[in-house]
Amino acid sequence: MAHISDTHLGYARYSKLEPTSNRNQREVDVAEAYKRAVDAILEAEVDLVIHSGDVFDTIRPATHVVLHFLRQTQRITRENIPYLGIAGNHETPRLRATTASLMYAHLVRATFACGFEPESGVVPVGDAQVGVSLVPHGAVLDRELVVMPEPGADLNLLVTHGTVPGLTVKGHELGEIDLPSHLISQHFDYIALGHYHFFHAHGTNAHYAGATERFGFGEVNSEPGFALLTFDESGGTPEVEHIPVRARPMIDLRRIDASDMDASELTEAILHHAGAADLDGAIVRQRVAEVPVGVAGGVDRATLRDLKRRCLDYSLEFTEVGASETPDPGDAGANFGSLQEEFKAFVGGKRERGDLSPAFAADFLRRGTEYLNRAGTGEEVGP
Ligand SMILES: [Mn+2]
Repeated sequence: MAHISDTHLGYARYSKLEPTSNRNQREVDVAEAYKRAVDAILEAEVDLVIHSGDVFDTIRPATHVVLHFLRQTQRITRENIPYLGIAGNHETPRLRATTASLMYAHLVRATFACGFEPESGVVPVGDAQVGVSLVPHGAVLDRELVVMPEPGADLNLLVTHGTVPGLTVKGHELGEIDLPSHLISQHFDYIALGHYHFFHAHGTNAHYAGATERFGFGEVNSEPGFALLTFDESGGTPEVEHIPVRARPMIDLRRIDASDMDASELTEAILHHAGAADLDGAIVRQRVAEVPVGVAGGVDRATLRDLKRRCLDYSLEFTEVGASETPDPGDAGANFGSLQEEFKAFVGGKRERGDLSPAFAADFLRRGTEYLNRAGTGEEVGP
């Protein structure tokens, strides 16, 4: 069985376009990652495919994004391989009256639960009867929710999307736990989890499959892919293997300490760090700390232009002397990217669409980031 998750189709970021389609390059990357995952799933000759949510990045993905999903998904279902899944938090409508775009999946014979209720049934898979309980993200809001395995099924699967209690990442427990503990303590042969973008085991019978691409620097150390499971005839815990899917390189360059540097020395250091890795086409971040006042503006423009041209995105993040650095979200921010990163993307998008003038956007970004940094350190932000 293949367990795939967090494909985030329709995700778009940065300004570069893919030259043939003129579509956002990251959107194309994410679409191709899903296609590559489908290639690998077909190659593995699985008997069942499960998607544990965040198929789409948004509640209303563009038509071409939906069509791509349907075309790729149909490559699986036309081989008569059952394909079932759920909606994640990204694609769950805020209003119960809105129909989720995932409902289109039924046109290509894939079954998705995308409302606010769990759905379960028994699916014949080869000679086996597999009980599948689909608990979409919209259904986990009900804290009293109880989902039972299908009696009489040879194998029982639970599919859900959210943060499990006790999910510990680098010694930190993730906040915002949204899956009630009794939900995942039921006796299921396997629990397919979505939401956390790293391939990650939880207990003996549950796994996060991880995402098929990286969606921010919080995920720079993740390996995109999906999970491949083998169930024994005699039952018991399945064997779980991670199948990597090729993604665009994302590089977080070693931080530069710029104290005592002037602008030309900083330019040299930036070039030196850039030379240490193959940046062509990559998403690159260079953080520079302790920048003396006035030095950032003096960094050689031509050097920066060249770096921006070579990389899909090259972002230079300065922290001035004495300022507190943007806290590194590390893996813990993996689900959403840091608030600062989200804010930067939000302001960048507004500026690109012309909603904000470049000067106002720059000021807005600087002030907003400052507030977020201060809020992150628990410092008083003022009224
Ligand atoms: Mn996700």
